[in-house]
Formats: sequence, structure tokens, C-alpha cells
Amino acid sequence: MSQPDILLYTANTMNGWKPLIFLHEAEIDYELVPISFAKREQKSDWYLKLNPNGRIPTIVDTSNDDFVVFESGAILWYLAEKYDRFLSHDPKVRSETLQWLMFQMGGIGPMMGQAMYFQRIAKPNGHEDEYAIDRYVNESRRLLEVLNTRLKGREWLAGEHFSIADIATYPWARTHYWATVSVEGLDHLNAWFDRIDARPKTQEALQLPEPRPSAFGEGDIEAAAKTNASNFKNN
Ligand SMILES: N[C@@H](CCC(=O)N[C@@H](CS)C(=O)NCC(=O)O)C(=O)O
Repeated sequence: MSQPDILLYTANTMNGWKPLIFLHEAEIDYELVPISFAKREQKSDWYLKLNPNGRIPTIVDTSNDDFVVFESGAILWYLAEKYDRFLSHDPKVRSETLQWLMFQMGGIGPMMGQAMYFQRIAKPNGHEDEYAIDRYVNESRRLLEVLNTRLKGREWLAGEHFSIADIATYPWARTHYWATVSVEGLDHLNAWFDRIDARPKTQEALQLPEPRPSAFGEGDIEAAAKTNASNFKNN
């Protein structure tokens, strides 16, 4: 059997799922290298040579001189161009797709990420900051409202097809439970969740490298929260 082009270093997190969703939706063979946060592999010397930010995900394209791509948005863009999937050739739709991809990378991800950090990592490790929690939870809700408005009367974030904008945004918005951000009353957003919840390839990708039901408010939340708080104690 030939070696797949793409080597993917990732974990079961909101950013980590993005390339998995792309590769499963596009039905592309790849090699998965799970990164252990418990062992802090993302901060090891060998990994920092690939990803100077010490975070996941990262890909290596073995068919392109072992070209390395880090930053999940750049990874999706690279894969979209390499495989000609999920990024329109129409200049306006393409720009809109990239606008919503940037909106996720610059807004939804950082705000929801900090909402999660202050509640799921700082607080259980003895640094409680209610002002920061309120700020990030409220800002996250505001951004989900922006998505909700965008999705009124449309199926996907950009153009008429599922795109890398949807792939980037779904794992964050869909784990609103973990950030304690309410999606009540956001009917268009919830309908978009339903549409992507019904995509078998996306759901298959969300089980990798291993299932994480707690992020979606299922399973043993207490145990998962404990492990999460301990893994990131020193971040
Ligand atoms: N902007 C980066 C953020 C990556 C990121 O924050 N990844 C998290 C998981 S969602 C991570 O690796 N955390 C481990 C750590 O902070 O050490 C991207 O989109 O790739």
C-alpha cells in the first residue's frame, strides 16, 4: 500500500477536528499521528520544529517535499487548494468563504477558547475570574448571534455548498456547552447544527483520535473536566 500524502498531527479538540472533518468529508486517505496533551507532546522539541506555536493541528504533505502547514485555518485552505474541495472558484463566493473562515479564526475560536480556558482550566486550578468569564461568555454569545443572523435563509455560511468556513466553525460553535454559551433562541444556528450533525463523515471525524462526548455535554463530564484541567494546568 502506498503512503498517504498527508500526515496529520492532531488531538480531539475544536481546532484539532477541523482537518479531520475535511479529510473525512473529502474521503482522502491520510496518516493520523495523535498528539498527547497529558504527555505535553505539543511542546516537545521534535513537534516545535513542525509547529513553532506548540499547538495542534499540523500537517505534513509528503508529496510536496514534506511541506509543513500549521494554523488550522491555513491547513483547511491548503487542503482545499490541494484537493480542490470545499472552496469555490467563483471569486465572490471564494472571498465570502475566506471571510467567514477568518471570522472563525479571529473571533469565534479565540473568544470561545478563552471562555473555556477561564472556566475549565483557570477556575479549577484556583484562579477564578468572574469578570473574564462574563466577558468571554458574552462575547461568544454575541458572535454566535452574528452566525445566526448570517444563516437566516441560507444553508451554509458561504455560497450554496458546505465549505471550509462551515468546517472551521462547526467544531467551535457546536461545543458551546463546554464554553457554557447558550444557543437558546438561535434557530438558524441550531438548524445549521442539525444539518451538519446529519453528515456521517463529519460525525465520523469527531470520534477521532478518540471520542470526546463531554465537549458536547454528554458522558462523564466531571471526569473529563478533571483531566482537561490537569492537562493544561501549566499553560
Ligand atoms: N490558532 C491555532 C490554535 C491552535 C490551538 O489553540 N490548539 C489547541 C487545541 S484546540 C492546542 O493545541 N492546545 C494545546 C496547548 O495549548 O498546549 C490554530 O487554529 O491552529
